[in-house]
Amino acid sequence: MARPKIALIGAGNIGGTLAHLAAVKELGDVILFDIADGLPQGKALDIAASGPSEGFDAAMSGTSDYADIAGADVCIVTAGVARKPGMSRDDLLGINLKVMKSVGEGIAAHAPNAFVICITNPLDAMVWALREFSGLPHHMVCGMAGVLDSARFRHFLADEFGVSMRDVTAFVLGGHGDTMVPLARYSTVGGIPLPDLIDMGWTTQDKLDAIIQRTRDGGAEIVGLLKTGSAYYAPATSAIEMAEAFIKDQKRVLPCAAYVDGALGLNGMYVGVPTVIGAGGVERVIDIKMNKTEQAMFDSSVAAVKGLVDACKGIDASLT
Ligand code: A3D
Repeated sequence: MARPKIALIGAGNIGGTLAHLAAVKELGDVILFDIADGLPQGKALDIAASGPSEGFDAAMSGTSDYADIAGADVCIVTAGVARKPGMSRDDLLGINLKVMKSVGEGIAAHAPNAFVICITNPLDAMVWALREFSGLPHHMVCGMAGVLDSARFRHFLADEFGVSMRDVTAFVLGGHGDTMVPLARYSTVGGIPLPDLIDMGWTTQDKLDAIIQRTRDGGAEIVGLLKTGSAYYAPATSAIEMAEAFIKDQKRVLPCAAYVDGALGLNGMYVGVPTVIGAGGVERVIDIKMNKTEQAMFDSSVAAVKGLVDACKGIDASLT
């Protein structure tokens, strides 16, 4: 059986990290695409040369021609610009919308059967635009944000409790932005929900609130430290987790920016929700029940995403 083909659209910080991880995990053959002259070819050659030491079998190549992504099983999109200090994700909207148009058309022409994972910010609006420009089925186009936001939450919680990150589960829903919704009730340590851990004296509400705020600001904290760009190791790892779930038909339960039509009281929009990812792409959106406070936070996050999508429609008349 031929190896799966993984096309990485954008060969910058996240694109290069994705390529390295995909190779080390032997998920398939990798093609890096970028408009920057020589960048995808240079990174491909560098990563290929790590193969003998690492011992992986995966072909690695770089291109600036969409024809070379032909037949890709998975496309992970990071093309566009990243945040610099002082910028919000939303500041990237206009420039990255144009990029989504060219990427969507390239994927539609050459890899129409691919499972597409968008990472470009502002995430929820860009995944919506990418789906519109590509015309691919909604369940085959999704966005990576929830896995990363949940991973940050899990990391901070594990630190607070002094336990292994493996035993901490967490759910972060809603749009990928300041309005993201970390759900304490659905987040656990060894199956024990966070509110119970407060009752048990493991932590306090104040400390939990501070962790939730740090999770919301997790991306900005890293932008402030790096000064030249945004996070890339954990974003790449998170998207690889989603790609692996598709390639290996793992039926993983992962939060991602998925098209929701009917569940959670939404009709026809992309936003961060719990999903099941397997060989069919986003196979199911999990219709969780929220209490009043959670619902109010989710509603304001949904409203923020809708505002960004409307802004996209205002910029590009072909989007309706
Ligand atoms: P960066 O290292 O700048 O890489 C972006 C690459 O896109 C560059 O190599 C560009 O040459 C390339 N590019 C620009 N325009 C095009 C085009 N039209 N076609 C193909 N390639 C193009 O950025 P990065 O890898 O650090 O981040 C990529 C994106 O991910 C940014 O928009 C970030 O804001 C976003 N991001 C999202 C998250 C989420 O959790 C959703 C996290 C971190 C970064």
